[in-house]
Amino acid sequence: MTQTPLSENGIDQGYALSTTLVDPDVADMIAARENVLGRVDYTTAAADPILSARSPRLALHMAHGKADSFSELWTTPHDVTAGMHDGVAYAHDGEFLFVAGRIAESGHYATATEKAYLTALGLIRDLGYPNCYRMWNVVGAINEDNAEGLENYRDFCLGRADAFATMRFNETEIPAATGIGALGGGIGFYFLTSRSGSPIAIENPQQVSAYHYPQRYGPKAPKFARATRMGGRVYVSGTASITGHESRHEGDLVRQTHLSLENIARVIGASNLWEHGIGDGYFLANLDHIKVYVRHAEDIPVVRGICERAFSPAAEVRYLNVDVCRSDLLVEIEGIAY
Ligand code: 3HB
Repeated sequence: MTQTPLSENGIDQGYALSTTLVDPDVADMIAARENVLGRVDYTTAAADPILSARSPRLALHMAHGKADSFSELWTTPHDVTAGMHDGVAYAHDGEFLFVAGRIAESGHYATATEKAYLTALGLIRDLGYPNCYRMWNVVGAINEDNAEGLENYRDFCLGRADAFATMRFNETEIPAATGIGALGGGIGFYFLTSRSGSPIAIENPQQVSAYHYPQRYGPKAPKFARATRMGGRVYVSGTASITGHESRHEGDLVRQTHLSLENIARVIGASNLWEHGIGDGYFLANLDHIKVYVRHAEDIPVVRGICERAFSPAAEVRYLNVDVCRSDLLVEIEGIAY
């Protein structure tokens, strides 16, 4: 394995993690020969995070069968140190940290979410990797109500917001995120953080920042940035058919898909990045490691047709049939701009 040389202070900023979305058997082969910082199986049943072959592994219930199962791998040229802490699995390589956890299925998520987030966020600080640039959260029965009649997604947002407040995360430290439905298994989450990098949070001028959404979307606003710039890449959050703070094109799959793509194009485009002090600009064709979440299975072919015209034919794209955080949204898209 080629080792990227470390600078004098021992910190190497000249590399980024590699990622891939592959069939699980291909992931097994890659994992056998590379340094895995984290592995996430988008599969047919959820499981608590574990250490497998000395690196963290999390199973999310996001697939209906073998055909739509895949694995996401994060690999590094450096040796990895891994561990478990209060049910959270983690690994770090001197510059990057991967952390994964699960919140058991329950009629009330806020308290358990706050606790799990505080464990994970405390860990990233204690291990010296405080700069969180990407979070994924998959929420079972996301649009159903909890035991008190609050939608599970809003219940999750409450706990996350309280954890961020306790950790004194300010707006510029809010990472890019995904908050999406899962087919079961409570809430699974995983984060990527950095020791020395300074992620830049990016917003969309056509959208109200999610963390400023009004109360009608829930008691505590969803805490995520539209994207983050980190290590020469832009990590784009789950993006849907929203302008301002409102869902658009209710019931119209084609228009919702186009608006989701337009929102991404605007977020990663040169003029918006310039406003955020970033020199580069990207197009949809620069996106890779894309996940397209589609509420109704029968809609996937239409969404795929639109996406294939927008994305590079070389991009790794996975289509998932799961619910989206608002019940009027039919599609949501995330990816990484290179
Ligand atoms: C979130 O709550 O973290 C979130 C939700 C979305 C899209 C992106 C992030 O629907």
